[in-house]
Amino acid sequence: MKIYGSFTSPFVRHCRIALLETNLACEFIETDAAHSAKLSPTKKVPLLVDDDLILTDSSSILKYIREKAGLHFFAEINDFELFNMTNTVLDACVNIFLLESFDGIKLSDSKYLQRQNGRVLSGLKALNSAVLATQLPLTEGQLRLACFLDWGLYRNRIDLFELDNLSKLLVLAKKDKYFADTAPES
Ligand SMILES: N[C@@H](CCC(=O)N[C@@H](CS)C(=O)NCC(=O)O)C(=O)O
Repeated sequence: MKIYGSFTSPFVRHCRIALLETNLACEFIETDAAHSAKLSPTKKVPLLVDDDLILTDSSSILKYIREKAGLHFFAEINDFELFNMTNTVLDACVNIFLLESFDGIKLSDSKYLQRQNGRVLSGLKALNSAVLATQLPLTEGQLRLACFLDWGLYRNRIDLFELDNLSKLLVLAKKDKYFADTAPES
C-alpha cells in the first residue's frame, strides 16, 4: 500500500495519523503540486494506491484504513456531521490560501473569496459550538477538526480568539503522540 501526499496537508495528516494508529504497512511518498497533477485525476493529495485500488479522497482512504484494521468508520451521525462541516470550512480555507499563493489573488480582489472567508468565520463559530472534547482518543470528526485548526494556525489562516472549545480541542490533540509526531515543521 502506498500513500502520496505532502507533510503539510491536513487531509494527508489525518490519513497518516490513522495509519500510525492502525499500524498498517504503507509507504509514504512525498508529492508536490506538479506531481499530484500528473498522478491523480483530481490533482489533489492524498492519493492511496493498494494494488488495483486507487482512492482519491481522504474520506474514502480513512474508511479503507479503519475497516482494513477491523474498525468502524462513523457509527455516529453527529460526529459525521462534525467531520463534514469541518471539511467544508477547510476546503474554503485551502481555496483562499491557494488562490493567494498560486495567483496572488487576495480577499479584496474577489467577491467569491469574500464569501468563502465569511464561510470560514461562521463555520469556525459553528464548529466551536459543536465540539466539546475532554479526553483522548479523539473521535474521527474531532481529529479532522484538530488537523484543520493546526494547519490554519500554521498557515496564519485562522484565529481562535474567543473560540475556546476549539482552542481546548487543539491543546488536547497535541497531547496525542501521533498528532504531535505528524505536525508540520515550522
Ligand atoms: N476532498 C479532498 C481534499 C484534498 C485537498 O484539498 N488537498 C489539497 C492539499 S491540502 C490539494 O491537494 N490541493 C491541490 C489543488 O487544489 O490544486 C480530500 O479530502 O482528500
